[in-house]
Amino acid sequence: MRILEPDGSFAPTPEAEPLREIVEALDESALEQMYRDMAVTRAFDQQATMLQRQGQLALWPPSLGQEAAQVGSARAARSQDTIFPSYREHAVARVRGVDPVSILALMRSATHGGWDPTDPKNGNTRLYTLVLGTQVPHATGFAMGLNFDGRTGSGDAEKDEAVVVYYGDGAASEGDVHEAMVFAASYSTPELFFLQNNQWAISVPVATQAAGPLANRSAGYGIPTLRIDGNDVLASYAASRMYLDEARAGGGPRAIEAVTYRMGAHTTSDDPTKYRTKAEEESWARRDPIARMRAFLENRGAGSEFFADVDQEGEALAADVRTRIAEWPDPDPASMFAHVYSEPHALMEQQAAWLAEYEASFEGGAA
Ligand SMILES: Cc1ncc(C[n+]2csc(CCOP(=O)(O)OP(=O)(O)O)c2C)c(N)n1
Ligand SMILES: [Mg+2]
Repeated sequence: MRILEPDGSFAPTPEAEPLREIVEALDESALEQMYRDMAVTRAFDQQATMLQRQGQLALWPPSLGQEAAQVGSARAARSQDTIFPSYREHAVARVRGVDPVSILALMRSATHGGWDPTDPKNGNTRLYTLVLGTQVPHATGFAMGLNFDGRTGSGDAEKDEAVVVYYGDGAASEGDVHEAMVFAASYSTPELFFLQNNQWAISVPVATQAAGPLANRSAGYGIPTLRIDGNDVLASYAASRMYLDEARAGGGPRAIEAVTYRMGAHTTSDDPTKYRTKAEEESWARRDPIARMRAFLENRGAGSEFFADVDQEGEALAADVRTRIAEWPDPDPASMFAHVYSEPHALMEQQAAWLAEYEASFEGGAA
């Protein structure tokens, strides 16, 4: 399902026809906001990659190339919805209100979780998880809870809640994802499974993981599924909007396979030239999601002042996080024991005492 061609022309495929109304309801400012979200996140993401190279971060997983899949779905979610990201959803986190510097702090190993998911300013965004697939059963369990607690399915679109869970093509081979889908389908959860098929799980191509479209997997559990052009922000928005509204209204789980491409390295620890060709990278560069939306907006008359303003916002955000991450305080090492168990625990106390003694053995005490 596609709405925008790679050259930015508006040409909905037959599968997109039922979604026309959703797209046509978007005014100029909503369309421009989606471009802004994508371009500003890209500026942030590129800054983060450079910060890792400068030794300021331990690791960075770039979102480069996946901005349309992320922004469309994040803008489609309503404020009361809860988001379960993986570890590459920088555009999603930003759209939901998470301060991007918190993601840098996480990748600097200067915080355990990054942000407080219960703080309203973080838009019900749960924490990143680096253990593949683990967030998917968490999301389904949460969505089952919404059913049990009567927080969804009443028919009030402003109040009913839903869940969006993000995962990758590699994670789609994890048992967790399948188990979550079984429960979701059986318990009719208000949940959108949002798969970003970016073609690669580190160095393993998707063809090694699946003999057919990954969309067939969720469909096989009886979950209505759409396979969309993940580099088309309008396709991502419209499909997510429709499916989330259906899920919130009591229709049960829905799934989207967003076919996209990881234009950067898996993380800053990876060298993709070892396992994929220049030709492949170039063919996806021609389908860049940001260039596509820019061409669409230009055709509708967006002027150079708008694009200059977006560029400026991206540069300002990059400068801002660059300054703030350099000033980020090193955490107290003892804090690592604080949130392992919800209640005091003998093993944690023993380990904390050992660490305190070890730190004290250095001249001048702890660093
Ligand atoms: C349970 C588990 N197994 C293996 C890994 C190592 N690992 C980290 S990322 C990754 C590939 C994930 O690929 P995909 O799900 O497609 O997400 P992408 O990185 O492409 O966004 C692997 C194997 C892990 N983090 N967790
Ligand atoms: Mg992948």
